[in-house]
Amino acid sequence: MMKRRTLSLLAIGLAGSLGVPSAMAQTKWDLASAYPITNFHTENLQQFAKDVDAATSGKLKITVHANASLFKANEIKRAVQGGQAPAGEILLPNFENENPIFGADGIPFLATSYADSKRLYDAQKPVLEKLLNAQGLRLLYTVAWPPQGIYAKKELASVADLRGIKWRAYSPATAKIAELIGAQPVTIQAAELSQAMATGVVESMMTSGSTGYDSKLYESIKYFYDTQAWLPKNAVIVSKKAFDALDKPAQDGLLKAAAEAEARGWKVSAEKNDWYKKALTEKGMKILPPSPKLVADMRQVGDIMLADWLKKAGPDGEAIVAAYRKSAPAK
Ligand code: PCA
Repeated sequence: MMKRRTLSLLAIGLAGSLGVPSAMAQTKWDLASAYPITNFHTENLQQFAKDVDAATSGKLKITVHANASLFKANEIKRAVQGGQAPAGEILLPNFENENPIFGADGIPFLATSYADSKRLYDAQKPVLEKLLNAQGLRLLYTVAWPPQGIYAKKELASVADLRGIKWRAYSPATAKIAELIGAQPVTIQAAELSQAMATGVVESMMTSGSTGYDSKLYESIKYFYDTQAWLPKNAVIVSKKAFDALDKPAQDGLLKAAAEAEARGWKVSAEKNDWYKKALTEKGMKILPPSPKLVADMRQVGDIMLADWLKKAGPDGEAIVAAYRKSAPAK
């Protein structure tokens, strides 16, 4: 009897030291997200959850809670840090006041195409990962929103036409734009945007064709100026504690599905950008290129914001912009 127990203990010890995985019980994660269920980010998250299920043989089940049903957009990061939710999807530039590094992809005209935004991400990623790690978080993947343009009720010749207008902001940077152009900012996250439009507290804003379509902006706004000013990113994060509690095969399955979700998400974002603009046109909106004057005005806003950001972000910020510029393909 005694002997057998010793043997089995020895076997367990051996299995452990040889790295033989112990059978992991099923783990369930709630993932908090802030955008509508039909949004392409959310659809990508659902596919990610399915892929994780398959890659972990059903050991890790992720339930996606869309449309800010679990936590409001700005609360998701803290909820994951505090352990109220194991995982979540956040809009990085929303957290620029916490650390400027989160706002690198919210600066107007720094990166305006998908290719440039991907290069900016490559430059930002090591710093971003380090920052999240220090907060007890782990980055799983990011996906860019389609390029940001200006929604307006009347035609715009220059930014002077936006002076005094009620401007919806979703981030510190979009509120800063309002300040620089003399508009009145009101911060409203996507989940509350339709309602805000219905009550008339918003006349203009910058966002993507995607959010314009989701929030039915065409019901009260006629013009979309396709400035392609920047492509902010959503990031899917998990608490390190939740990640570390998974066994190695489950961690590997999760990371593999995350890498696939990132590649798929960036591709779908670009494809849907065209689809959204077509859909908005069909709903009666005019999608217009901005006039040279409007572009020049907005670029000036971008220059001020980049200079401010570089001052705030210090050496890390400078390194990101330098690495980004250095990676530009030769013209
Ligand atoms: N849609 C989100 C963030 C950026 C975007 O395109 C929003 O407007 O809240």
